[in-house]
Amino acid sequence: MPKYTITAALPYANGPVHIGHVAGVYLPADIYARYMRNRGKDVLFICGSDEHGVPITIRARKEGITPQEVVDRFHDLIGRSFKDLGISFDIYSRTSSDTHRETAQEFFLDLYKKGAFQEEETEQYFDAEAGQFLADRYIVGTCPVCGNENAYGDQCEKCGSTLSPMELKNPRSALSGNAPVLKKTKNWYLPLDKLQEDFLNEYINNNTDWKSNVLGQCKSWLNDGLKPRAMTRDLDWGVKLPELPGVAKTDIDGKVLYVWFEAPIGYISATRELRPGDWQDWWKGDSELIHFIGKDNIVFHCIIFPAMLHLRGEGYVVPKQVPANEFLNLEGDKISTSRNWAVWLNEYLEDFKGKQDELRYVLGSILPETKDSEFTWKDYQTRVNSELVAILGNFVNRVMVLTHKYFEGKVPAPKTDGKFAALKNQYREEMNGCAQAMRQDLETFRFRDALGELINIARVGNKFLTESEPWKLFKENPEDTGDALNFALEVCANLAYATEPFLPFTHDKLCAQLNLIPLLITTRHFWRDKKEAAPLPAGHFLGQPELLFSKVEDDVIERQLEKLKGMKTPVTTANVVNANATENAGEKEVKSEIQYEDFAKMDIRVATILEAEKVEKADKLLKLILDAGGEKRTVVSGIAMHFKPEDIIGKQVLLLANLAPRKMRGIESQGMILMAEDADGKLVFVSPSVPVNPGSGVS
Ligand code: B3M
Ligand code: ZN
Repeated sequence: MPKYTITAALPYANGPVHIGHVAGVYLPADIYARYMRNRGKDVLFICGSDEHGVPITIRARKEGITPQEVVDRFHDLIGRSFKDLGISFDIYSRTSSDTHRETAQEFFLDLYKKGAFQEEETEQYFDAEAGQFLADRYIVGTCPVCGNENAYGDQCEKCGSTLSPMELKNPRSALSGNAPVLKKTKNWYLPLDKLQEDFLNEYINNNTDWKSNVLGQCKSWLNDGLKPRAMTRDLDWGVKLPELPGVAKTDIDGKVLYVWFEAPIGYISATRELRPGDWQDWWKGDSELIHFIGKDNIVFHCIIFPAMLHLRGEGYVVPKQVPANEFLNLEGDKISTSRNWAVWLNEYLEDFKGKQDELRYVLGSILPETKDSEFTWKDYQTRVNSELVAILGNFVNRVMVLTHKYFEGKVPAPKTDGKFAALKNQYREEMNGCAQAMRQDLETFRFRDALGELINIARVGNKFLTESEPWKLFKENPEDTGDALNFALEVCANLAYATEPFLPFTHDKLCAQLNLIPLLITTRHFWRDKKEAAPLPAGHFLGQPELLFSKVEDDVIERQLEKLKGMKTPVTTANVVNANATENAGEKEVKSEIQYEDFAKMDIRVATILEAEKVEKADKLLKLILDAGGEKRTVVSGIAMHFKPEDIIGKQVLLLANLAPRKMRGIESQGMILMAEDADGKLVFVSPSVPVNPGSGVS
């Protein structure tokens, strides 16, 4: 029987995890792992903290503590939160463990001995004062694309461009502030260009059953042509380079394995830790490797790690499936750790004790499976109240209460040819159809749809109750009431089994209420045999009815929204204009000199406001429709506190037309209106002095 090694991306232990991580990776991975276990498959569900990488050293420096102290703190916090949410890892390990160091070093050494690496001497930025080479993140400079002066050596957070340190203008070291110097160093590269020809093209092309968002990204990497990538780095926090035969010690000292080389090996180390005796069976031979990750990790799991495993050989399997998700947004804005715009899992669990399944349900319903999706507190409230409470919880409760009322909590006997025979058949078929669809969805990683089918089963139950009205018959025909409730209880039992992967806490409660413990094998029966679960035996004693869910009141939601508002405000067009100003309120901004080319990149045009309206539930935002010269643009602008919609229609304004579009409150804003703001915060439009044709350029 094949083994299934299911992994979930190792979270960086430099901060808590948020709902975006949960929806992107951990919830779908957990649903899948539970589903596979229920089907009787041999599963290991592996995760742990990724404790290396530069962000951790940056955090440590900021807080004046050691990197180890940072990761100890977050490893515990993250591990606890996952457990509390019911994420059923078989192990939650960590990459600072000895087992991991040994496993990763051995892996590297083995590839080295196989001649897999190219040794290269390059010039890297070095901070002479700090006496160390600078990781990309430790180099700050001006973005060549947008002119942001605080772009990092690997990325500009303002315009999102991927950069390399050499592209930055006026580079400076984040350690000392000095301009870094170039210094020679030796590193070991994975020749991905060659591996593309030898292995990766074919590997990716053969994975025709991968999700299209994943395949699309892989193919685009391959189309661009892969380049060799360094697998060692001049850093001191990480897995130290092992001694390499024929390499001078001075060339090894001060170097660690690239975090993206060793972190995926963390999955192997964790397996080894958990199953010292037979860990190899989970990685070699008849084993399927399935990685749950977010979209920013695709290249590492679909290209680099498979290449490493391929080079290693020795029977190691390569990933069979990588069902990566897109991103989850929060209340109209991207989730951002650095801007503190997030719902942190540990805080949710604190604020909503005992409501793990509510979060699992809401996130499960909006998983960003094929495109980015959005979490809002209002939607959380609606989904809990109108789906969990009103449909699932309510159905089960009605059936439980009725059975206690009429049959003293004992499962009544069914009738073979009673008046409900046809109705029961019809609804049993519907229910089994939902269950069948649910299994199909789970097989193909469509967890949102699968969860939808769970609620559909409860809907079937509600419809049956409404049509059969068993409470009306009891006086004249108690057997008919019993017959109807017997079927309703069968639906409840199916719900108990079906909830296990999605809502494990609810599953436990349902098992207790229906007293399924003595009959428990049926949970596996439901999943394993792809058949409906057997009805509950007549005469079986039920437990006590208890509400599964309770209504989320408005004040709870308001409190969460307040809490979010108290965190850093999301970027709106108005504060983009003044992004730096709001950072250092009261200070006058001094911007550095730019070149004409920097200015010329901006497409600034005159536009006429055609329509303006308030954005629902966003005090500060107006939605504007602009005539931008032969095309209409929608722009969301944070000016609602300053202007009434009706007062600005017909006004001519300046539009930055080539600003990357972004979604605010679900509306795509296609540009930004330029505003002038005085010291008191008064905003005015910048307009041409006399009317001109919309679309006229500004230069
Ligand atoms: N530590 C998580 C991230 O990119 C990263 C995953 C490693 S999986 C081997 O958010
Ligand atoms: Zn930039």
